Amino acid sequence: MARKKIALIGGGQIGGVLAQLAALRELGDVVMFDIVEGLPQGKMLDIAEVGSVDGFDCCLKGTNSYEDIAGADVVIVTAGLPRKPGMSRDDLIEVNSKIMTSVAEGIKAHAPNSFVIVISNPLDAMVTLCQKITGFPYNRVIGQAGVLDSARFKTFIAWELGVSVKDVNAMTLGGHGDDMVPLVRYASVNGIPVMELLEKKYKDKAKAKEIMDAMVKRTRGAGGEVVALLKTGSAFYSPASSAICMAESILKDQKRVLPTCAYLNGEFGVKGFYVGVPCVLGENGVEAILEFELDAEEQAMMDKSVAAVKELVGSMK
Ligand code: A3D
Repeated sequence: MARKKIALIGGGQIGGVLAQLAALRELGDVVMFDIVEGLPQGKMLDIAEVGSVDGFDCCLKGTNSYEDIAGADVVIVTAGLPRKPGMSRDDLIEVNSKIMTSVAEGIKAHAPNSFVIVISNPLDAMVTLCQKITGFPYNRVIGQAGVLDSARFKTFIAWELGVSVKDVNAMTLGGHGDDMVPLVRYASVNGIPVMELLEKKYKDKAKAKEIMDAMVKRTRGAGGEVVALLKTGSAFYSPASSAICMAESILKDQKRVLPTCAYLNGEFGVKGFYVGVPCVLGENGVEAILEFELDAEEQAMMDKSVAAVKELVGSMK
């Protein structure tokens, strides 16, 4: 049986971590494409040389030629500029649209049967553009944002309650912007509602709400918090881990339920746009979208987030 193949388009900060994680988990052979000569070759050589130390055995190749991505099962796209302090994700739309156009053409020509996971920002717009240009079915073109946004939300909850992050369950929906929708009602510690635990901790409903509101706000601004600290770029470890989790679910047909930027055809009242929702990811990519009832407040937040996505996508030339 042929080994799986993962192609990484973009060999920058996130691309490097993606390659290392894919190798460590032996997800398959990995090829990294970048337009900068020597960069993907150097990074892949660097990672390949510790196979004996880390205990992995797979082929790692860096390239400046799209021909090398032929036969890729999964393509993960990080090509594009990251944010600098003071920038919103949406400020990247013009420059990254041009990059995404050439990238999507390369994928369409050389890996026509692949599943594509986009990470480049502004995420919701870049996934939309990638699907339009490749013409791939919607189940094969998705975006990574919700796994990371949800992981950040879980982290803040775990820190606040002093419990293991492994026992926290929480999810964000909507676009990958400041209007994303962290779902407070469904946040739990092994099924125990987080709000109930906060109310017990503070013995005060208003205080518990204040604490939760602050965690929601921090989740929405978490990407910017990292950008402000780094000053020269944006988060890269966490988006790489998140996308690898999605790729692994597809490659191993795990059917994980992961918040995914997926094309909606009426689900959650949205038609014709890519928005973050819980999806079953398996060997067919998006195998199902798990729809559930939102209450009035959640729906209003979702509507606001979707409106921002529509405006962003509409602004693409
Ligand atoms: P960076 O380290 O700059 O890497 C980007 C790479 O893209 C560079 O190596 C470039 O040479 C390469 N590149 C530029 N143009 C092309 C092209 N036409 N074809 C192929 N490669 C090209 O950035 P990064 O890795 O830190 O971030 C990559 C993208 O991910 C940015 O757009 C970020 O905003 C975005 N990002 C998304 C998230 C999400 O959770 C959605 C989180 C963090 C960053």
